[in-house]
Amino acid sequence: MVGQSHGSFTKKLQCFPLRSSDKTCALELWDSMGFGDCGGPSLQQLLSVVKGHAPDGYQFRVDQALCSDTEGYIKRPGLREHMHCVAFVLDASKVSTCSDSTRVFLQQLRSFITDLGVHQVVLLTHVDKICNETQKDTSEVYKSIIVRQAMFKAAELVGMSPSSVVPVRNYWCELELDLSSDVLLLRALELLLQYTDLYYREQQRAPSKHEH
Ligand SMILES: Nc1nc2c(ncn2[C@@H]2O[C@H](COP(=O)(O)OP(=O)(O)OP(=O)(O)O)[C@@H](O)[C@H]2O)c(=O)[nH]1
Ligand SMILES: [Mg+2]
Repeated sequence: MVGQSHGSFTKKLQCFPLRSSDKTCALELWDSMGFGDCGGPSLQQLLSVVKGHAPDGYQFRVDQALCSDTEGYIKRPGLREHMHCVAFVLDASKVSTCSDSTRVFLQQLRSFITDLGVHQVVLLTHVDKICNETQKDTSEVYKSIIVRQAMFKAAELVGMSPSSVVPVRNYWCELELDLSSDVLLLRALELLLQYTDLYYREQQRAPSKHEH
């Protein structure tokens, strides 16, 4: 479900297993509550989610830590429950007006997630809103100077290299599938999978305890 609200519209942690017709594949996307100037989850809650302690459907509550008292709390998450890659989803039309407090929060979060050995990417959404050419034709996205500037700004905001930022255009008011938008979305998935593979390879070499 998508929506517009003061603060985050999404309040729950939700798992989206990918399927083709009736078959599921190994890939699962987990969506979390967003954060910014209008409140949102704490660093502690988000890190517990990354470590795999939160169950599917976990309801984020401000000022309530995610701890062993939380319903469905996963005490000893294994490699399967741990998040294998993290995507920061940033709105391209808002990256240049991001507040200092959100920037600090993002960079702290990134630093803690890095300490857990989990790689990250940035998905830069709403690129159609900042560039008319891209709005008319999504395949223009990598030729757009405005999108390029937003990608660099997003990278700087999170403290990552621009090569880890992928522009995406989500379906919003469109009724037909668009090949160029799908290419961007698949490119984003591909990058997530590459880092997921890397995480597994690194875990095989130097396994960390998945008990935190
Ligand atoms: N034009 C355009 N609209 C988008 C794009 N991505 C999302 N939207 C719209 O933006 C609004 C918010 O989208 P959500 O998916 O709810 O955003 P979110 O990041 O999950 O936000 P929260 O749940 O509130 O934290 C919805 O109306 C979407 O249809 C995009 O790439 N382009
Ligand atoms: Mg949401």
